[in-house]
Amino acid sequence: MNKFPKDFVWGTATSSYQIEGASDLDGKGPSIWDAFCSIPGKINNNETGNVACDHYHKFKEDIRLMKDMGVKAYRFSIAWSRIMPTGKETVNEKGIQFYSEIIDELLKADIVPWVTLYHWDLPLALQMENDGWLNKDITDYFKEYADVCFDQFGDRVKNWITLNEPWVVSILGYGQGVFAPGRVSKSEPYLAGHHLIIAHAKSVKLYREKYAHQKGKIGISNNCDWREPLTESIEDKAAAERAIEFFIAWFADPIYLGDYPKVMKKRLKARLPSFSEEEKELIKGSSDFFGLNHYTTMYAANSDGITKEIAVNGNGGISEDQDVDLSINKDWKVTLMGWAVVPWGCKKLLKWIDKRYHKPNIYITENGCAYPDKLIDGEINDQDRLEFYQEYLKACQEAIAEGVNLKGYFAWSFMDNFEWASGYEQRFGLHYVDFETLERIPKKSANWFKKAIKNESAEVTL
Ligand code: PNW
Repeated sequence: MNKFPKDFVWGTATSSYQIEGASDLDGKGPSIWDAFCSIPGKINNNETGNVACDHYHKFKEDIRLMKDMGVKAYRFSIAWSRIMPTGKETVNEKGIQFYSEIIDELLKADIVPWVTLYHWDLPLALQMENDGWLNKDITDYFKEYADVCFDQFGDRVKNWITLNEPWVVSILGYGQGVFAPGRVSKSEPYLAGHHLIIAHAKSVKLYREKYAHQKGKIGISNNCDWREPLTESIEDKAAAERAIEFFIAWFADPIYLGDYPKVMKKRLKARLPSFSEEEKELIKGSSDFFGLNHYTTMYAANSDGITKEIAVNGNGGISEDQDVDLSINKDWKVTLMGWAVVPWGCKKLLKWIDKRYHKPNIYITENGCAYPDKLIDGEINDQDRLEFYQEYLKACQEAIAEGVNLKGYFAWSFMDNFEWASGYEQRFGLHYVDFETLERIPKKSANWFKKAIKNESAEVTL
């Protein structure tokens, strides 16, 4: 049996707005997602995260379920506006207490906390008063918020992720407007992205200087799909490479190589802000590990200049900036999100990252799939999800065998939750959540995952 390394980190992941609920309890301030969900038509069925999985009141039960699965680590995020209701200055003690209890409960269960500081739920006041990620001031506000978290939780938290998916924040939040704050623009995504990178780097510098004694690690989680050239032509190969650079190198190049990719500078000209020499210094090397969220693969072809309606759920970025046409193979299985299941794309992406960034330690901080799970006789037979995890984990194992420094894998998600603009219809969980009774039930895939962890291998069957 092909085994994962002994110290491989097996985990599950969630994020604050998607699971906590308690959106205005105990002093929490509103976030841009609270506001966005209140606009009719933005979210499927006009659903909101007001209650979500009510993890705020059920976290002990959830941690028991995690322990039962045998996970070694749990990735969750802190809601900035629970800690600082307006995003700055005033600290909400009840918010500190909530996360402190979660951390203690995890440690009692022998589960290592991996904490994301920002998973999209920006305090609304920072959006209203400061224009959110468009204003450079946010890089200092974020650093001050991070300072509070390191100070309050850093004695027990040794694995930090500054930002979740700056690409999604920029493209879906400031480009296509399908996520909060709902801005639609061709240039704002690149400005927002610029400030996200600087905010990340400033908080990493602070952590390394002020909290070195805590001896933790800090990084960032970027998302990227794989882009496979549609044909063997030089043009399509270049298009696929370009698409990946516009996706992940946008954020990873500054951090690992010191500046934006050449192809982006050349094509975007003034729309892509530039870093000062001092900022380049600050940013380069600002990650102790490579956090990767990966979901799917598409074919990429050189565009003939006529922009086509092809991007699935927006995962193409601004296609006319790239001149790339995306498509999928009709034979590929697709999930309920419409995302194709292509395990070999995951392996190719891992190898691409390994090569471009000189063998970093990589953690897959999210990978998973949504299916329309149904409760039948008290059970959820999610065979499709089970196979998804099995195949993707096998691809990971192959990448490790071929020398990639993949150190861990977090399944998205621990339980069904509020899937942003798609609401509750898209079920990504290893645990089923009945959103009426809030009961949690392990799915078949959770039982499989438990066995895989125990055997340290994806080659297990139920
Ligand atoms: C990620 N895209 O979001 C997030 O980190 C999670 O909060 C989310 O639940 C999960 O993936 C599933 O969607 C993404 O359009 C949203 O490429 C959209 C895209 C990618 C990731």
